[in-house]
Amino acid sequence: VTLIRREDYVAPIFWIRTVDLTFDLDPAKTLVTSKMQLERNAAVPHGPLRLHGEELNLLRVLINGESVSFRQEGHELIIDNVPDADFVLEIRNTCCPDKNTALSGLYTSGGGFFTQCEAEGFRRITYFLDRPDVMAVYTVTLRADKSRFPVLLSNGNLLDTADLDNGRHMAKWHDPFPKPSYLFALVAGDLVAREQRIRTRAGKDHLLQVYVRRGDLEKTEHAMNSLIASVVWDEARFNLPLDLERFMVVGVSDFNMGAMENKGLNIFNTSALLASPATATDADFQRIESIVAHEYFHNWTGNRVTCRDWFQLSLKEGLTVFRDQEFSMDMAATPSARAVCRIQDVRALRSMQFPEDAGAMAHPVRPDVYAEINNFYTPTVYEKGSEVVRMYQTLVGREGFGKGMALYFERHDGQAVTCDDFAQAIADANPGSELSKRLDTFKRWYSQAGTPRLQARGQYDAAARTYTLSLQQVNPPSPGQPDKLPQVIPVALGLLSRDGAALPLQLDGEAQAAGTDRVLVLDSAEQSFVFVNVDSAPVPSLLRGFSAPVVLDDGLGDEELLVLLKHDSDAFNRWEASQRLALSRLLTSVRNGQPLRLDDAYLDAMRAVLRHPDLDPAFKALALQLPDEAYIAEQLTVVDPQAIHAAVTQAQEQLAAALQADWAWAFETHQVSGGYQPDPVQSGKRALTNLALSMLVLHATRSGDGVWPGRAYQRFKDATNMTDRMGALSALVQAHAALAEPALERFHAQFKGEALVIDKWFALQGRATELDGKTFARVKQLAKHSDFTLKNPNRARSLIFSLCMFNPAAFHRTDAAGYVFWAEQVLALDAINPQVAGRLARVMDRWTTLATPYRSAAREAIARVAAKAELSNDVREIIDRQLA
Ligand code: B3K
Ligand code: ZN
Repeated sequence: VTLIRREDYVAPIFWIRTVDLTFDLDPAKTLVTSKMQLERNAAVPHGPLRLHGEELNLLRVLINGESVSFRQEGHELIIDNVPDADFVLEIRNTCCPDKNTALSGLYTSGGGFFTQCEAEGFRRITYFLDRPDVMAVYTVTLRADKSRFPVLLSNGNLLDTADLDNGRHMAKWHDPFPKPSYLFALVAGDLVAREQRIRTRAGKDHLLQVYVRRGDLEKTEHAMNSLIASVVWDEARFNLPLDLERFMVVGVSDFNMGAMENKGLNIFNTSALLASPATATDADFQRIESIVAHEYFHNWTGNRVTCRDWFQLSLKEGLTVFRDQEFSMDMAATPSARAVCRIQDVRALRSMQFPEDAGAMAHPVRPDVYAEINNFYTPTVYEKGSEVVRMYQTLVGREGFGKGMALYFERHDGQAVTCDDFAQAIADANPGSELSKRLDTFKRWYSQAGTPRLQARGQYDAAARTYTLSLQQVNPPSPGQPDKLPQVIPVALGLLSRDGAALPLQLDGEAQAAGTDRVLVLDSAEQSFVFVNVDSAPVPSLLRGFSAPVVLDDGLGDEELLVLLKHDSDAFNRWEASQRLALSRLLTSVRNGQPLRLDDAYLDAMRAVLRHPDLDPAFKALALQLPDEAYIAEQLTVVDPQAIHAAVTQAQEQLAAALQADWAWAFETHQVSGGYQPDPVQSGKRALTNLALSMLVLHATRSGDGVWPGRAYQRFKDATNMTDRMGALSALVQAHAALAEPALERFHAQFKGEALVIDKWFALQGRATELDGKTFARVKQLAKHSDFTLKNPNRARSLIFSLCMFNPAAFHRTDAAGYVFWAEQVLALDAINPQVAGRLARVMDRWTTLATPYRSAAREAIARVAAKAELSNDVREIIDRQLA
């Protein structure tokens, strides 16, 4: 495979200023005519015109109306003799949407046409300078059969529609904003729209539309509400208005990821768009709100200011994730609901991004090299990228960050820029800030892969009444980066007395205390901070709100963690204390190979959380949930997935048994009354009742008692919303209760026509806890189910990814059958859809840390995939890195 390197970036030899596209849409063979105005880039040396094109049939090439000679080399169309002056290039080609199972470029789904161009799908539609620094103004004419494709959409504003001969019709669209080709989109099909007119603060009128298939209209209300809230929020928080008269969102069932921010025409996976109380869970509602917001926010962070090259991907993705996370927190409104958002984000970061950063695919937030850019839409670029943006905000303050954003748009609106440009704007808007003082050091967050380890130790001097906090950072090596330099780590902290009071924070040399909550900045390998006027030995609460994406070793023992769990004013660290208490017990058991016995101190603390009169139910549910198996694995140098699973199972059973009366109390007292609302208050109660129910059913099943399984089955049948129905079903399935079988059958029959719900049905079984190999056997069986297909990414993910990625105990088998299954599925998927296959391949990223016999079996399976001659670039790159 050819590697593309960041250091090799050169500006394009030609600019494309305008492009006039005409599509004669036909599922089997679509004709594309492209008329472009080109000019030479005076800033770079002369050279031939090289256009990208893949899977196309070239019909003709004209320059200024005359045919020219050209060559085709690999995926390039090369024209050697082009005029020096501006010229018009006209290209005609065909492509085959029906055969496009990769779902990149122009494809068909459910009888309609859809596009996905990011990152390099546009070249599968027509020949082009398919790179983000070439920005053009698009005019698009769509022609198609009117009865089959009554709706014809593209970016921007609708200029014209007309009926044509032979039952065909046309629509002409114009997007006034220059954009890179990856933001191009078209949709044609038999769709209906929910519409909403809004007037923004700026006094402008806009039309918002959500297009879906006929039966799905009633499932679009939540998406529309989320879109309206996003428009309002971006204007209020960042002064960023909607810049188009019409903003369209379209749902499609075959889609490689969540959604896509095409200018004025966002295209969504139906799983990230459609929701009704009967078919979607609280988590789905929350996910939809955040993805709708994310794509909308891209209109400024991504579209108005885009990336110069794909190495800068985090410029738009990290920033936009940060924006959608801030939005979700603001929507959550109460401090406690905000903390719940933050906890969920950090949980995801630590169980997805930390392993990535420690494994075969570890890469910096701004990668240096790739073979296939689609492999780099990763938790590192997205979620770690967002943490980097959050650290800017922490260092310059919320207001300072707002100023930085304003300067960024003032400088770069309409441009394709780099992460350096962003960093510079934030720093320049905040002269003298903690950021500006050390911008170059801070930017190591973009260039160094790996998760920094932060060690903190405190020393109290009773006579001097001082508390010395020594911080030390270690930046572990990662592939290609053996040595690293210290990074800038903002450490938000507080100090608590043993009885839980917040202590004033006065550093040596300061005239007075600066509150009870502040940020220290570590920017070297080691640094000490001396607090004065400290009355008693404090308990440090460090890295509040998870102020940096690092692994913290604060050396705190149970006693101190219990103080934090009880009293910390920072809800995140309160939750973190609950996790640390569980983690240390789980790790001790796994490391010693001894059965786990939860002690009373831990169980009492958990009971106190559960029974606490003031804590939010959503928070309780998170604190009482054990760390997930992937996160536990990250703490170990040698990973035995079965040992981890055994410890977690024991902990769960003991937590279920010891707190049985408390779980029953929690279940009875947190029932939601009134109509379904996906808001934090209701969903918090449902999260807690569902957790309680799962504990009650687990304990009952283990002790042979039928009452709670019976109640769960009843609740499953009578539920009036999907959250409660899934909660009860999941409780039965996870406990391997006898009633799980009839419940699963009933569920399938009830939701036969609802693809997104059938996905849940598959996913639940793919994620079911392993018991004597039953879960694995069932997944293999389900892979042959008539409802199963690898062609639909949602369906493939629901079963195959659920097993391989989210069910370690069912996947990592001593007989290697899980790995064999993985290899088969990667190869089968690769022939259909390389992007999705590449994602599945990632499952083996951490194989080198596996214990015997898993390690050698994993290697064998990877080698089996590697041996296949015809692998996509996507899978090849990942396998190569795993074997490097
Ligand atoms: N920008 C798209 C992701 C495109 C992925 C291409 N493999 C969605 C998003 O991040 O909003
Ligand atoms: Zn994005």
